[in-house]
Amino acid sequence: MNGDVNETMSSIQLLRDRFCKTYAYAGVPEVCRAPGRVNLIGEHTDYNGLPVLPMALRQSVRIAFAPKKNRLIQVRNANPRYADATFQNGPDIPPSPPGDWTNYCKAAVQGLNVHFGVRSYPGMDLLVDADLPAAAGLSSSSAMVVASSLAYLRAIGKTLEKDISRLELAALLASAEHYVGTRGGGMDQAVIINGKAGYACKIDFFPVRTEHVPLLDDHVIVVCDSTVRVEKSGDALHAYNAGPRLSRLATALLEQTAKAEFDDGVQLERIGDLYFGPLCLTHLEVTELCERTFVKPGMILQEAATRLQCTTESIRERWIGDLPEPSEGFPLQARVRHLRTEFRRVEEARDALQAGDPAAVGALMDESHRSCAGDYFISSPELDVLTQAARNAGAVGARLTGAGFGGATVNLVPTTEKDTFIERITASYYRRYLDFNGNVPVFIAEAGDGAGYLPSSAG
Ligand code: NG1
Repeated sequence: MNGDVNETMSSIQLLRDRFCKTYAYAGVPEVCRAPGRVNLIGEHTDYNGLPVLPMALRQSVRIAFAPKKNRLIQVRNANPRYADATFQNGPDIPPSPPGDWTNYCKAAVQGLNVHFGVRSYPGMDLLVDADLPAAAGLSSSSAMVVASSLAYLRAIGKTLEKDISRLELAALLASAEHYVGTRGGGMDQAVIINGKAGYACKIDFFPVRTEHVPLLDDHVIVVCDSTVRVEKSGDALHAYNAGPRLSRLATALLEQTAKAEFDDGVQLERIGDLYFGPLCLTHLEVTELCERTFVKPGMILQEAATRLQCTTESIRERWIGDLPEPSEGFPLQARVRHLRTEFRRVEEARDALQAGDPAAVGALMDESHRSCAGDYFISSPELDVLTQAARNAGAVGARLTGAGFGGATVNLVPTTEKDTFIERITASYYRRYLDFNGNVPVFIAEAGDGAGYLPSSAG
């Protein structure tokens, strides 16, 4: 059991009661939870094999569940916005249309079926509840995948930490989530499963490794939702997938330079392999290699094809699919600059947290936002205004968090200033800039524990 100790027992009991009513269930259903996450620094580095520094939140997705003997999986949500669904478990579960929330449950079931070679395809009843806003950059979707996986582990008679370690489950679910169509890295699943109350979590990939890093005593992490919705399973899918696709092309071009300069046998799967692969290059060596590979800001498709001695069609087929080509070429120089500088910032932020140096952490967050916006093109006018308003309101650092294009920002604020900060950001961003009159979607993020099952005696 690794549930957040502050999970309110009464809300869990309510969920259990509701489950019994919904499914006419006479026993005591189990409940599992998977927290959301907020990323402090390290954006779009994960799928490039470079580290990230997120923390798990106290807010979570919770699922009351009971396994069944037949193959039907019924999914209901306490929030009426999400339609009830039933699907048949089996060797190849067809996805629902993109954007359908049940795909996150299907992704987990299918991933575990493959991993454990399940042939019985058991069913289960699920009732989902969450105090985590959806599509706000807090990873509610991966929380749904992880919570579904915990429920399904019970259905197939497997035990977390005995039959599968937390790190293994994180890696498995990172690729299982590709089922929904996004080619994400493994940050979300890793921190959701391995988070620890009071700590951020530095995560390295391929293979997944985690290191808990203490948060600052005298500063709080404030999350501000820009209110711009990013449904990554829907419209934002292509915008997000441009990241992994262009990274694959950049990797092929870097591999070619590395072959010419170091060793003809060098093979790179991702940009992180430059540092951690057989070459083990230093930051300076990688910077120089990148500068020699990407001499101009834009890379025209034809030029990439000439360099790689292949056709533009095969570049599309192998790496970038149908991404539209900008007239000035793909901005690989800037994108790779973001990745290598963001890698350094993650390591420096970890060191600054360990040293208890808020000014250094804040400066790195500000730099990260500039790099996300100017070099990786994942900001938006609202996120730029919101982060600047946050700095003016007293944040020592402010940046977008998560995939970008909308969603939330993360801000480091001295604890003594948190109320003033919230008042100021309410006035400047929500009331004045957005003309928004409702309750402002701002909260103080506390680092919670990773996913787990809740005690059956709750309530
Ligand atoms: P969110 O913000 O949860 O959509 C996505 C990816 C992460 C990572 C970040 C950007 C998924 C499930 N998550 O997160 O792996 O690449 O963007 O840093 O695709």
